[in-house]
Amino acid sequence: MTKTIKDKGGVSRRDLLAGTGVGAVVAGTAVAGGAALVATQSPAAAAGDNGTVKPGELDEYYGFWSSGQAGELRIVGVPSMRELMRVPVFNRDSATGWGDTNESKKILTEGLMPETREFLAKSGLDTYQNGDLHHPHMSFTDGTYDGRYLFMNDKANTRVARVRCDVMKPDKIIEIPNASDIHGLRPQKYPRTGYVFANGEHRVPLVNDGSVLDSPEDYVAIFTAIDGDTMEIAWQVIVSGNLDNVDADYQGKYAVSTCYNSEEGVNLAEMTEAEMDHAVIFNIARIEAAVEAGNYEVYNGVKVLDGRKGSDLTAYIPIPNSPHGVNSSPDGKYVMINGKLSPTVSVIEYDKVEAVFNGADPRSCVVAEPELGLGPLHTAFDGKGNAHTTLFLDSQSCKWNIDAAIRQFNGEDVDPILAKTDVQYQPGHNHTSMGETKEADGKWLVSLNKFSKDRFINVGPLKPENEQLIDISTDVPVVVHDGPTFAEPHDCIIVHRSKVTPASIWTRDDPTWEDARKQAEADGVVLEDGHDEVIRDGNKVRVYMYSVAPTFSLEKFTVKQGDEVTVYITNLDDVDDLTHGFTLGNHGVCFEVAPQATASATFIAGRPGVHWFYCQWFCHALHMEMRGRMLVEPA
Ligand code: K7E
Ligand code: CUA
Repeated sequence: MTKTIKDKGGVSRRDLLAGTGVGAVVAGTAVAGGAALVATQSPAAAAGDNGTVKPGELDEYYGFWSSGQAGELRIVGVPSMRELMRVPVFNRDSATGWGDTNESKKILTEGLMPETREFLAKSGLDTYQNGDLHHPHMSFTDGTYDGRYLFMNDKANTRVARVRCDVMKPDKIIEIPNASDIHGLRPQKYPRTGYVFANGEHRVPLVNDGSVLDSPEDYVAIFTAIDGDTMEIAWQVIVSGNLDNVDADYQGKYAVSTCYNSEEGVNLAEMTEAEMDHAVIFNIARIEAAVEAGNYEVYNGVKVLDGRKGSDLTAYIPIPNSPHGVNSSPDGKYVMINGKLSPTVSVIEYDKVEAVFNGADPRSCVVAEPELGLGPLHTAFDGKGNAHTTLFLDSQSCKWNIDAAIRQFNGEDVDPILAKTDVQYQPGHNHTSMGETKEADGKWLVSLNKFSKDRFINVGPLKPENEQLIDISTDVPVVVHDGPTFAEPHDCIIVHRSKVTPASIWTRDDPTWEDARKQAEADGVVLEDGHDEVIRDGNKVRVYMYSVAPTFSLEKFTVKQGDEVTVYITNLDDVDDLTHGFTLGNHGVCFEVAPQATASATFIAGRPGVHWFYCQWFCHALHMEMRGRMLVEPA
C-alpha cells in the first residue's frame, strides 16, 4: 500500500470513511505473505458510530497523555479522544497559577538540588520555566494500575514528577543528580510501585563539575531507581552507552533499557557507526544486595553502583541497531526491543534471562526477531498474543503474532505479520487500552503520529500532530478517529475508568496548603472558619480571605507601595464544579481555588492606586461582580 496522502481523484481516506461508513476501506491493509485476510468491519464501524461517544455519554477510559515540550500532562477521554483536562507539571500555567502560587512553587523548588536553586536565583527564577514531558505512567500493584499516582519525566531539566490521582495535581517534583536528561521512565509493575525507573539519556562526566570536559571516554550514562512512595532516590547504576527507554517485568526481577550509541560517540556519525547496540537488563535483586553490601560510591548524596559491561549487576544483550522502545508483553513472558534503525523487533524471553546472568551467551534470551518494516519504535499489546508496532518511516502500524514470530525464528515457514494499517503520518509511540498491564483488553489502539500534513484545515506554519484512534477488536485494525494535538505528546496510557477515582472537592486537611495553614495558625487565623484578616508584619502583609459564590469576603484591603503581600484565599463552597479564582490586576497574579481548597500567592505591591482583583473562574450568575479592590498607598 503506498502512502499517498490523497487517493486518486482527490478523495481522501477520511472522505471515504465518512462517506461510506465502511471502516474497512480505510484500513489499507498490506497483508503480508499474500494471505487473503478479509478486512472485516469493526463492530463500532458497523454500528455507524466509529467509536463516537455521543453528547452526554461518558468515556470508558482515561487517557493520560504527555505533552513533550509543553511540559504538562493531559487527560483525554477514550474512545472519544476529547481533551478533558490539562494538568500543568513542569510548565507554568496562566489559568491555574501553577508555577506562581506558593503551593505550586514549593513543589517545583523543594526537589531541586541546592546548586540548581542557587544559579536559577541568579537569573531571578525560583525554578525552571519549561519541561519536556515524554512518558506518563501510572503506579502498579500486582501487574496492573492501582490508581494512586502518575509518574513522568522531564527530559529537558533532568526531573521526575509525581501526580496524585485523587486530585490530579503534582505533589512531588525531583531533580535527578548525576544523570543528564531523564528520558525513559516506567514504574515497577510487580509486586508494586515500588521503584520508578528513570533513564539518564545523555552521557556526562561523573561528577559533572567542569574538571572533565572534552574527553567523552570519561562520560557515563546513569540509570536511576526512585522510591515511588517517598520520591527519594534509592540507587543509581552506571551503564555503558546511552540510555533510551525502559520497562519493568511482571515478576519484580528485572528492568530493561535500550541503549543506543554503544560506540559512546558524541556526534551523529560516531553514534550510529556500529551495527549492534544493546539492551541492558538490570538485576534488581543483585543490585539491592550490592547496595546492602556497601558496594557503591556516593555522588551528590546518592548511592551509585557500577553496572558497566563486565559487571554482574547487568546483562548486555546485543540488539540491532540503535533500539528505541521497550515493551513487556501482558502475559509477562517477553519484552520487545524495537529496532529503530533496524527493521526488526527483538523479542527477549524473561525466563531465559537468568541463564544469561549465570554466564550463558547473551543472545540466548532472544527468542524472535521478526522483520516488520522500516523504523519500528514502540510496541503495544492486545492481550490476545498479538503486538502492534509503530513503523515510523513506513507510516504504518504493524500487527503481528508473537508466537508466530518465535516459530519463524526457530525455522518454521510462517509469517508473523497479520496486518499493516496506514497511519497519518509517522507514528512514534502507540498504546493499547490497559496494554502495559496484565489486563490488556484488546479494544483500542492509539497511534501518536508526529505529522498531520493535510489532515486538518491549515493553521499556519506550525501544524498540530495527529493522534489516531484505531479499533483493534477485530482481525484487521481500523482507524476510526483523527485527533489533532498541540506539541508534542510522545506517549500515553489508556486506563479503564474503574481504576481511577478522582475527588470532586478537596478535603480541608490536604497537605498541599500545609504552609498556609501553619502561617494562619501563627497569625491567629483559622482558614476554614470564614475568617478574614489582614496582618502586617514589618513590610510583609498577609491577607486572609475566603470566597463563597459570588463574593470574596474582603471587598477591599490596603497595603503600602513596596510591601511584600501574600493573599490566601480559601474556597468555602463545597459544591462540585464550583471553582473560584483570584486575579489581581496589573500584578501578574492569577490562580485557581477549587472547592474547599486554599491557595496563595506572594507579590510586591506596585504602583500606588486602586487595583481591582476579580474571580476569573466562572462560578455564578454574578461571577462578573465577584471582585474587590487592593488600595496601595504611596510609600
Ligand atoms: Cu519514542 Cu521520548 Cu518515548 Cu518520543 S520517545 S516517540
Ligand atoms: Cu467566583 Cu467566578
